[in-house]
Amino acid sequence: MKRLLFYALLLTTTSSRAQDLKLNDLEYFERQGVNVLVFSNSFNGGFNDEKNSGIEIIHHGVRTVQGGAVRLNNTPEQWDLVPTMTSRKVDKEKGTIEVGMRYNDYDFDSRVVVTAKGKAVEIAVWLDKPVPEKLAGEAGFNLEFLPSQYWLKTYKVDDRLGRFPRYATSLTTTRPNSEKPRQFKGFKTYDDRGTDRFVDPLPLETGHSIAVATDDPSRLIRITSDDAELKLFDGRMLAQNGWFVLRSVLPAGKTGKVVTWMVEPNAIPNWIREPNIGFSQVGYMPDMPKVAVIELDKNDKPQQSASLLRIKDDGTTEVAYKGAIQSWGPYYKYNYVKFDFSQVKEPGVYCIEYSKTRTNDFLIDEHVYDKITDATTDVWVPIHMNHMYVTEGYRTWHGEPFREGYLQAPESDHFDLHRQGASTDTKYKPLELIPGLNVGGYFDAGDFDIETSSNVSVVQNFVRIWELFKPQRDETFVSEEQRYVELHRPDGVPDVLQFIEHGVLNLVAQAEQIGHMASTLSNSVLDNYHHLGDAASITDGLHYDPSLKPYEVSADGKSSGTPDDMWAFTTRNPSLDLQAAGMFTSAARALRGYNDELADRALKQAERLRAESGQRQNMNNNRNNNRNNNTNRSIWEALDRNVSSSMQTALDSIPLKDAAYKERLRPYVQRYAEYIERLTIQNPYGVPIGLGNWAGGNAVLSFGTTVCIARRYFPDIISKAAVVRTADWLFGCHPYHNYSFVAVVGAARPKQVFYGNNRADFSFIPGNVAPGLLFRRPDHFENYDDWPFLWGQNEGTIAGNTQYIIFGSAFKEVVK
Ligand SMILES: [Ca+2]
Ligand SMILES: [Ca+2]
Ligand SMILES: [Ca+2]
Repeated sequence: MKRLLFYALLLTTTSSRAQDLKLNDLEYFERQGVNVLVFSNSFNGGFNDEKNSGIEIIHHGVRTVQGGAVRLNNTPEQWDLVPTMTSRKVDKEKGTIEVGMRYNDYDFDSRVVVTAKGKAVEIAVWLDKPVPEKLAGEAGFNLEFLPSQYWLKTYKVDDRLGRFPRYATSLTTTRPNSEKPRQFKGFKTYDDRGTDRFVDPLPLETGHSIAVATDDPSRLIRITSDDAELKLFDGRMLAQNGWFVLRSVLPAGKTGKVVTWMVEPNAIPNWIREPNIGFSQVGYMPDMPKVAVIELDKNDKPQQSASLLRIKDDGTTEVAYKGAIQSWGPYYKYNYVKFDFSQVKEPGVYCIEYSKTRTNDFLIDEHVYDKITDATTDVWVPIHMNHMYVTEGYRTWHGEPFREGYLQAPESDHFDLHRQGASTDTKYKPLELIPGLNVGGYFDAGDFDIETSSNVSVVQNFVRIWELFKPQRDETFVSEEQRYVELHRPDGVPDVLQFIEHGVLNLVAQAEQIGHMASTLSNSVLDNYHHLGDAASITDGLHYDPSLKPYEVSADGKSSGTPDDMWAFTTRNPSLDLQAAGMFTSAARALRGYNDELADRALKQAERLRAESGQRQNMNNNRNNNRNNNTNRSIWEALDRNVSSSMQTALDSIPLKDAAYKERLRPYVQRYAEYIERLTIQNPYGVPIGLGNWAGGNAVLSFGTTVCIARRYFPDIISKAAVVRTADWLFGCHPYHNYSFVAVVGAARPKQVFYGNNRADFSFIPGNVAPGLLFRRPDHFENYDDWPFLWGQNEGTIAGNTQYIIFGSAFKEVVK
């Protein structure tokens, strides 16, 4: 008996030990269903707190916790200071990761040591010197929880029960600005309305132990601390993109191990992630290749076969095809198999069944791709027209923004990666009104500035669309005179011409008024840069008059003392001027016969900018002879150097050149086809997958466009299979989930949330294209569809979305 009991005990301890957290070869703590990452991703200076860094937990496949670090605020915002990682030591023997953190602004160093202890990790904060006096009571160890995965779930703090609120409604206090830790570069995220006080959230709960999501085993985490108080905050009180924050303030005057937490994420026994069956939500044309890519947990055993089910007109289903599963192999953390059902060609409604997973339905039909660009051209683009009132049916998307115009930016740094140098390079004095700039142009992305180079790309993209496809579609009423746009109201003019005109109006005004291209027309204060709401309410529409008191309005009602006017950043950039000159020339070509006066103005500026930039380049060349040789390099040399990056330019010249040119290009297209095939070995999806801090949507779109145009000219070299890969990827055949990345496009399951300017409503602007899969080191791809606020995965840009219109148009044409 005794012996038996002993063996039984031994068995349970070994099997429970087998489920302990282990530090793996990729340098994170792992057990089935739980990954604890310790600064695999560090905070980066570009946009400060991107909610992507520090200690992170990937819990049953979803990154629900991040931001674990010493922070200076109860609920840090994007522009609050982040620590620089000064060291990261991984000790596999001891099972620890130790990270050094530093705040240069305060000469403040700390260390965090994370150690696996059974099913938990111990997180300990160490100080070699006490917290600086300025930060006493402010510096603390924070850990952040994704609101959309925790709201409405229960928590227990010591013995008290609570529920994570769906919306931010907890208590706050105000404190003197002098007590607020400095924000990034001294900017302020808030307008204190003259009170000189900032808002500080108060905790929802305080105690020594907390269990979060006690009602959901997949999200349950237990955290205890004997030496520190745990406080739970709601970061959404200050910023809609805030997370729930658990925090322990570091004690003043102490050194050594100052805060210790035990963190135990629950793991569902033998958890295996449900297969992610990637396929095109838009559907498939009968004669095109149809390949689903199925993403499997590494502990999942691949099936032998999968089925395509046909949904009949009476609502019942039948097996239309059963086929073998082909193994592709591992790619980062998952294993991939493919299911090819190309031989099913009969039009109908279908779904895929693999193991116990059945997808939503999709169409096989000749016309599935017909409408893929309509939401982007008819809805997304017109909504992003700046300096216009934009309406749709009963709804106003925004009023006319920035009526007071733009001021000359003084020498300054900027929060959106711009700078204004010491010289304005213009005839205007700092903060003087530059007349005539509040016309035309497009909002950049999820924000409302006019990024000049993006706007140049927009015009170039529309000119390309016009010249390649001549779309006559007219679903938008545009009156520049009335500054009025109405969606779904034809006005007799092809929309693309009006889109070109609208872009050129702003860019030509820049060239005429400033003398050259501005780098950006953007917000002057951070507290209106993060604006979420009607673009017309970002500024007060009144000219800024510094002789008035802040918030005071002049007797004539035309100016105010509120320094909210937008600025024009005017440091001259010769290469931007040259880029604009090229754009003006091609825009004039497209506008000729529609708006001759604007075409003439554009041409005039093109010639002037080119001449002036030539003079500058000659001056530069004298200083540095090598500098501009690149621009003269022939297309053949460029193709020899890198066939994939130069192919698009080479193809674009075909209509302008003779047959010999096309024949000389042929072997390069063959090499390009080999590059396309190599991609299918590099990853299971066969498209170029980006690993940067902004997911690689633009690279995929540009790849897809090049492939389509290459097939247009060389159908014997570029295969149909290569052509459909980008569309499949965009519309649902990709890692993480199988939703279409294009808002409202993808019959049954487009993504639901995007980082558009309506993101605070957890919504989308139809036709937006998400950048897609954000890579988190060392092995995780992610695209949240319940949390819109990470721009790297969910923002659409004006340049990217117009690029999508090119891709979609080229794709529709080539598959016909
Ligand atoms: Ca911007
Ligand atoms: Ca129109
Ligand atoms: Ca104003």
